[in-house]
Amino acid sequence: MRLFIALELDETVKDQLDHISNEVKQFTSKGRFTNKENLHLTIRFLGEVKADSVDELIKAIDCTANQVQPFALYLDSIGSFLKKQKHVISVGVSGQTDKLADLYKALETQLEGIGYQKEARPFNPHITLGRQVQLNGTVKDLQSEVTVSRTPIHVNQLSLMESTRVEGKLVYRPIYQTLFKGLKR
Ligand code: 2AM
Repeated sequence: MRLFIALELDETVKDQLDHISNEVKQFTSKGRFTNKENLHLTIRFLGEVKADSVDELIKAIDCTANQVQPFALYLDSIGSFLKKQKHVISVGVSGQTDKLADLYKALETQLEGIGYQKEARPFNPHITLGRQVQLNGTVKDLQSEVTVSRTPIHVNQLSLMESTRVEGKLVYRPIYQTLFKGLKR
């Protein structure tokens, strides 16, 4: 199973991101854009995992969520990095990013305990809108043309997500969701 751990986004946030994505498309000639229902913020990509490892992953996720209280992030600004001369376009977040970093660290500690090596790359939270994007202008043009309104993201749960294909279509589906400390489960 191809798995990752993520923050799922509510409909208001997905609507806003979909709106931004449609605006971004006006400044591109090509690209693979994320379907609205698949939009999420990845905390940790796990890759191919055996089905019998899911139980220990769930324990690690529960243990992490038990150490974290709800916090708020906001959609912030458009970001981009180049991958094989094409752009990956994303939206960054602001707000209680220190709490997000704490969540990431707590999760990494739990995952290390069950044999996952710590990630070499620093955590760079973002929501990917499009991959293999060809821009008509520069990233700066895009950033000045497309406004990201400061939409709140209420972060109160962690999800274990499976990346799968349903009738040929890429689908990210939660296989486990757990609320943070003090919230009714
Ligand atoms: P991204 O948005 O940073 O690209 C589901 O595939 C999620 O896992 C994606 O949102 C993607 O994050 C992340 N992901 C996929 N393949 C990855 C890889 N090889 N390394 C790190 N993250 C990956």
